[in-house]
Amino acid sequence: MEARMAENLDRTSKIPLNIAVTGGSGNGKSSFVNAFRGIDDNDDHAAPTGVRETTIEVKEYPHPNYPNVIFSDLPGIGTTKFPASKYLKLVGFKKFDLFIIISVDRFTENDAKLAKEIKKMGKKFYFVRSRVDIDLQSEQRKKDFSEQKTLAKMREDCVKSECLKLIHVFLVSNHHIHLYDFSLLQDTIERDLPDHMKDALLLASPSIFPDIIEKKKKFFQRQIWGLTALSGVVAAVPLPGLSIGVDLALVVGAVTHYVVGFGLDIPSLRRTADRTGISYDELKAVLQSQLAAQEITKELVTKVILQLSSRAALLVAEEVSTFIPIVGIPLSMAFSAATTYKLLKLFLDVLAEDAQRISDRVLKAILTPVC
Ligand SMILES: Nc1nc2c(ncn2[C@@H]2O[C@H](COP(=O)(O)OP(=O)(O)OP(=O)(O)O)[C@@H](O)[C@H]2O)c(=O)[nH]1
Ligand SMILES: [Mg+2]
Repeated sequence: MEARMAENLDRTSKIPLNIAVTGGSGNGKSSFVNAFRGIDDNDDHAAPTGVRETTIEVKEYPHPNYPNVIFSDLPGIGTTKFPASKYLKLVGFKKFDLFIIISVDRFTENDAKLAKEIKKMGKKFYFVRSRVDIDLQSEQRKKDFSEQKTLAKMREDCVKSECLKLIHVFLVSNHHIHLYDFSLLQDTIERDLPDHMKDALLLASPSIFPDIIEKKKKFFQRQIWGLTALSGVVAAVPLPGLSIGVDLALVVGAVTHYVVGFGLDIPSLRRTADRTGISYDELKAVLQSQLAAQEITKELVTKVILQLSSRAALLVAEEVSTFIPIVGIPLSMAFSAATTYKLLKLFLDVLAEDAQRISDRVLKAILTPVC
């Protein structure tokens, strides 16, 4: 039973998702790989940026919390001098689920040929135009500057050639992913992926966007029913001061998933601190759940449950009647399942709120430039 529970929780973290990132030399491939994974360019696990790479090697960069999601930093097709079909063979295209093609100003004929080949192989590709922040900044000097018009022109200019006309381009700044089209890109890829891979991408996506936090919350919510149905037949542990037993092992496992999924574990928060320049202590100060930035142990969870017990017991009374006919098990077990269900919902809510607090703090810092 324990094994089935673990399997239920871990399944999504095991689904492999391989994302290839390609484009000309210096276009921001490595920066994109780091930005998506929420890793600072100076981190030990970062893809090295700002260094000219001429090797043909494909380098893999797993997501720090979900190593099943791997970003591969590919040499640009232009640097290899191979035709598109040969290039794809060389980089081992079969293992990739999708391709991100990055440019800084204009996509080339080579990019178009590559996209055509990728499509022929039945895979998806996405055109990303990076360094939007830099170009906007230089345009800002002009008297009649309009951000919207400049962005529209950028989008138009980078697909000038005939064969690229109908291609959607995502405008991105790898240094400020909350701006422009990064979130649209994430959402588009997620929608295009087969169902079992959608959740893998979602969990590995940065929790800086409120809509991603909400989608993650919904994903975890969908799992709660299945988890608590299992908990009905697992021996519940009676907690002192609480009349109803709680499946503690299950709660600890689930809460750990929530904390990691929302990027609220200690290493993730440290990475957010490094990327944003906000100190770790400042980030920690906005947390309220008592579960974030902590090691999730049975002791910690018990402590928090007991603090919440009056609230939880009240909530159980409303819910238990909906459980009995569905679960069809003895009343004591139904109570246990109902309590576990309520607790998981409660913990998920407070952790999603903490994730939102971190996102608010980060966005506030970014949007309030230091003079
Ligand atoms: N401002 C800004 N700078 C960027 C952006 N993307 C990349 N850069 C910078 O551009 C330079 C090159 O970026 P890399 O990520 O190393 O580019 P690359 O495509 O991996 O380069 P090679 O591996 O040499 O082909 C670095 O100094 C980055 O910091 C962006 O969106 N905005
Ligand atoms: Mg690079």
